[in-house]
Amino acid sequence: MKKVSSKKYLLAACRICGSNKLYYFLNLGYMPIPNGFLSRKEPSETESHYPLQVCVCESCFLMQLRHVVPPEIMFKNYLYIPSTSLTHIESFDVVARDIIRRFHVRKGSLAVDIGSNDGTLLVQFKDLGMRILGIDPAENLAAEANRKGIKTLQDYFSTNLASDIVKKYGSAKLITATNVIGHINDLHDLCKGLHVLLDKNGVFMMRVPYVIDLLDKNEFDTIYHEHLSYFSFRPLLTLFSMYKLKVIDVEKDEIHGGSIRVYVTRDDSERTVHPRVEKFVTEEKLKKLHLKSTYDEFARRVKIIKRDLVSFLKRIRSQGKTIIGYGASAKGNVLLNYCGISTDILDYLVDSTPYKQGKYTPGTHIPIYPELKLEKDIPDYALLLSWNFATEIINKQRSYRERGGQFIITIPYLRIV
Ligand code: JHZ
Repeated sequence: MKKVSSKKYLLAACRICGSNKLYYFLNLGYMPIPNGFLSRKEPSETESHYPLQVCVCESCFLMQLRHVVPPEIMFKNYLYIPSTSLTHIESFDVVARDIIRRFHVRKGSLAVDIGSNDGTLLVQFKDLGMRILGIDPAENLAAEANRKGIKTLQDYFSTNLASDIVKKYGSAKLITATNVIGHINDLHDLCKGLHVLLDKNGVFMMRVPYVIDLLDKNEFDTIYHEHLSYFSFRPLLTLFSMYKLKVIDVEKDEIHGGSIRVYVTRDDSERTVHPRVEKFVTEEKLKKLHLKSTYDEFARRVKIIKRDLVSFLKRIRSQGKTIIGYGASAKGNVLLNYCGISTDILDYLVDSTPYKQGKYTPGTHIPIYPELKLEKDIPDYALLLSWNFATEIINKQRSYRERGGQFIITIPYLRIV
């Protein structure tokens, strides 16, 4: 493996409050980027591996990666699309309707989606009568969205881009960002850009995985190079308050193992703060995010999951059982690389994303096939690498289970279904 020096991309200070008191508590080792699927089995020596280590700021308690891999390495050509999951599409539909109803957004208003991917969320806004604009740095996805008629700028969101958008399209009544704020290194420029782009009473909605779910449910495989920050609510309040942005609401969302939706407007907006905000802060204070032992305990559980999973898989494999992996997700690649699981244990992976089929997993070099192969082969076990869609996948694969197939689920703990 080509190891990139751990000094190269080292984080100097907390990306929200700037403190350099960062408590380092988990080392997941050297790994390739999680969506770095290979078109052919590359020799390991040429595949770059980056350190994957986690720390928490002792001042504002933002959990974050210790290294920042440059975005152009990760996002130029991106193979992840949310539209392959029904759960995702339904959730985008709910989110879009809910925001428009809750904030009385009028038809014809501009809705901008940051990290718009192939335009799956914007389609919902379009159907609800909004003027839409997507922003995404991935060449392949921006092109795909534009082909489908979802106007998308192939770029990273920034203050400069926000000014250009205002000049060309006017200010935004709605800005959304689902699963992308954790990917952004310069959160300060993000906030400045939001202030520029938001209409006076406009609303910014971000949805991110919630760090308390991550810690409580052992979701360590959602830690990877793309995700620079792991948010609780309070560091976000600190961040937005630095930029004349007002947090007006917050709520939990079940997607991706537990997320939060945070709603923000400009300081000068007439919109008022919902009492949920205060309640959320009070509840969060009880969660011991300020204690080092919370993170040490989590790191200890991660090691146990690895030990138990590897020994279980080796045991059933030695009994001659066939095992495959289900879902070539980014988190799946973290689990496989961290646990050292390759073709000696898994025959192949199946995944519904056409872009991923025919490719190999980064680092572990396992071939990826369409889901149909599982139905044809009926392997004894399928290791569920997209546990966040367990209900959807298990329901879809009823006949596999009826014919004797079983799912292995690892998060939050090892179990067979
Ligand atoms: P899924 C992505 O992570 C990347 P990943 C990103 N960085 C992020 O923040 C998170 O999402 C939230 C497949 N599948 O969504 C499709 C089936 O094969 O858990 C996907 O490849 N059959 C933006 O990659 C994968 O599983 C199915 O029936 O960890 C799921 O990937 C379903 C439902 C999914 O995200």
